[in-house]
Amino acid sequence: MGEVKDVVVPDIGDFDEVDVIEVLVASGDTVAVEDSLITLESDKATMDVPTPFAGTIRDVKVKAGDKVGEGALILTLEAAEQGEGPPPAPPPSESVRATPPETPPEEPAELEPPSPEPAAPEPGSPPAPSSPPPMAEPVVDPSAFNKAYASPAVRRFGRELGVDLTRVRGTGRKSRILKEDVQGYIKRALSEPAAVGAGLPEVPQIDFSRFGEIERVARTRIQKISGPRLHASWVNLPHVTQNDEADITELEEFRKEQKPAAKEQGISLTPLAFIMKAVVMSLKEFPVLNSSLDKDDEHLVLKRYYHLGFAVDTTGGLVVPVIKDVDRKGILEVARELGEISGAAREGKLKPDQIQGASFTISSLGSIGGSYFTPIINAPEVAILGVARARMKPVWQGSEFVPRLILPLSLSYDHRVVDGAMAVRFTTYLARLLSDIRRLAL
Ligand code: CAO
Repeated sequence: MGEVKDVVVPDIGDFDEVDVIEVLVASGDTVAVEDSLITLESDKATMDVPTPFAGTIRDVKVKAGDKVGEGALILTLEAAEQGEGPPPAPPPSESVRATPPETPPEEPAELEPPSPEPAAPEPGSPPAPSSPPPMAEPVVDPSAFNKAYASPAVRRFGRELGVDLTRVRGTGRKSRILKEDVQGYIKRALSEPAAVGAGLPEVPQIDFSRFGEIERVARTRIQKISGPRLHASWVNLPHVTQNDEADITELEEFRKEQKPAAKEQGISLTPLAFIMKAVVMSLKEFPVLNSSLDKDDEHLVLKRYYHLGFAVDTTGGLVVPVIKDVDRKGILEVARELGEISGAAREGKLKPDQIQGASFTISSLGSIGGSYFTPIINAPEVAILGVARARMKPVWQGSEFVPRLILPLSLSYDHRVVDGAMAVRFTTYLARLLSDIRRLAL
């Protein structure tokens, strides 16, 4: 008869006491070294405690629901005789694991296959030790508490199916991952169409309620539509953003002079109307920026029309209506349409033809603030101009610094179509037009 040994709770890291949530063995079971005996649960994770000795379980001293700390007696075990090796596995029909009372069996108990006979040593090789050195302490990794919060059986189930459990949302008590959660995750993954970006590494799904109070708010219809479009552009188009700045001191003086007269006609004359006119002149100079890649990938479709999309911030989300034929309209006319169309966008009253046909888009955050940013191209367009708030800055003019009103410009472009030199030529040209109001009037 082998020596009777005590198996105790090992070092469990920072925890004084943790719950026993499963007892995986019963008296009379035979176990091999490293077989799991019980499962402990900390605040949000589980950890198995393996046996340091092979042998036959004598007396289990804990039950599910108990609280235990380091050193608590888990069970006594009659150790296998030295040299006896790990006990042979019982036939598959014979379960060696006690089913925890409140958990229905999720799958047949899994048994370690008996160790194969050690191969005869090669002549000349050092003699193998007669038996493995006895382990003084159970080997357990307290960091295992950080792993996915699921029972060992569910973890094994996930492992067999290749599911990364950290991505599965648990619906069990304290967000514990159940077998049904893993099945649901797989079903969803299989039923999802091969979306743009399929194959990209996924963002982990996190149960934020673990960290504090949360509120789930429904996304608006516009956000649900624009989100995938922005994502499609971001993952399909190689974006580069060219930042630049334009001195709009004189333009702003002129605009302020004209503003009251425009107001009398019911027009709000903002810098954006001037910027739109300058953009169209720049697009005429650099027609590639007013194009789209043909679907055969071998041609560029140059557009001989100048319809400018502009991003409007509405309570429902971002919409991009279009002002058609900006090249054929005067600044006041563009300003009037800007006001009318952005008003309609905010009231949700845009007509279908007001949101179609843009050849280039502008995203102006100038009325809000900010400086440089990376606007996402309104694909299949090949570039977008981001405009931020103009600010007074000291500018060196040969012999002294003078205060000038500087407008930050950020041009994002599809690098498959536009190269860096063309992009910076475009922004330089645009900045020159905005700096010299006479050119704009031409
Ligand atoms: N620098 C300094 N001031 C600016 C400016 C700039 N670049 N652009 C606008 N302003 C000023 C205007 O002159 C106006 O002030 P005054 O009445 O004193 O002249 C004030 O800001 C308000 O302008 P506005 O918002 O009424 O008009 P707009 O033509 O500048 O912009 C619109 C119209 C629809 C583009 C804007 O209202 C809007 O929705 N912007 C947000 C766009 C957005 O969300 N883009 C991000 C997309 S990516 O998520």
